[in-house]
Amino acid sequence: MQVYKDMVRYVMDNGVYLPNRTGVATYSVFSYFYRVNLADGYPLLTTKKMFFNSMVHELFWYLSGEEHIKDLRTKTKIWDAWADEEGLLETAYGRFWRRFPVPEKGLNGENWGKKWTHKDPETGQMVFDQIQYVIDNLKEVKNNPNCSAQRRLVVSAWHPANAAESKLPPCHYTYCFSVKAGKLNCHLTQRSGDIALGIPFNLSCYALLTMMLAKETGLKVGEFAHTIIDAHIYENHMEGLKEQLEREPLTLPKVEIADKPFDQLSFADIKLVDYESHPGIRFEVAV
Ligand code: DHF
Ligand code: TMP
Repeated sequence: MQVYKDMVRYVMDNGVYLPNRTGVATYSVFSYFYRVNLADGYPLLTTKKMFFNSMVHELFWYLSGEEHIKDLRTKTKIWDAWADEEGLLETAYGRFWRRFPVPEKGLNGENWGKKWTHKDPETGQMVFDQIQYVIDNLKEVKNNPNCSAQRRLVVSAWHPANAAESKLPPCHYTYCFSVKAGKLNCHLTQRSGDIALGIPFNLSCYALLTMMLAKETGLKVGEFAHTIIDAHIYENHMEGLKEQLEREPLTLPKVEIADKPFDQLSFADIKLVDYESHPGIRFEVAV
């Protein structure tokens, strides 16, 4: 993918040397934006071998709404370093996507009217399912562009009080869908992005989510657009990224999604087709 190489090159050329909490300094730029057309193929990096399965497990973990990694860690280790021994990870994205905590009553004391708010049977807390909100409203918007949700298809993982205390507050913290000419577009805003490790996962993960939602709602796939506010390269990742700049991107693979309702999809229903890549590159993750 040329857009990825362009981003790597841009951060290498313009990045400011920035020490940070991890002890491994970065080269960092303020606010980088790129976009890919999902109709051009599935945006999985080909300039190194990607761990597609780990990413798919990660997406289904988000969609499960779980705030622990007890099941996820039996399938991939990518989140292990940030959970406690019990597997609890308090800033788990899915918890906010599917069960965003809201006050018992509306902000002005009235009852919540909409169907996406319910009492969580486990905690007794009032929660909001942002994914169901998006699915239901995408179906509305598709049939009626005048529907009020048209420009309000937002999912937020940012809970200020949780973020202020969490070990790792959400990096990709809000995304927004937009329907144009029968196509589903997604824009992701990320406060902090590790260009070598996290970003390739984030890109392919949200691209897959967008494809799954397009299928569910009968829309075509449009673009994925991504704003990364602190876009950085850890200094020990420089060599591996320079190596990737030397490599010629290969034809993008495709993804096939089984014909099932969105909520019944699972790992086995996602097939990666025709993926060819250059060899893998090991990058150390800064904890
Ligand atoms: N911290 C930092 N410093 N960078 C990150 O990218 C990051 N990502 C997090 C949590 N904290 C983070 C969650 N996402 C890997 C990929 C994504 C990810 C965490 C880790 C990772 O280690 N990827 C390796 C191995 C993948 C595998 O074994 O399945 C890779 O080569 O892609
Ligand atoms: P920070 O909380 O100090 O910003 O550190 C988080 C690091 O993890 C930062 O390098 C960005 C990276 N990251 C991603 O790039 N993508 C992700 O999905 C996650 C969870 C983290």
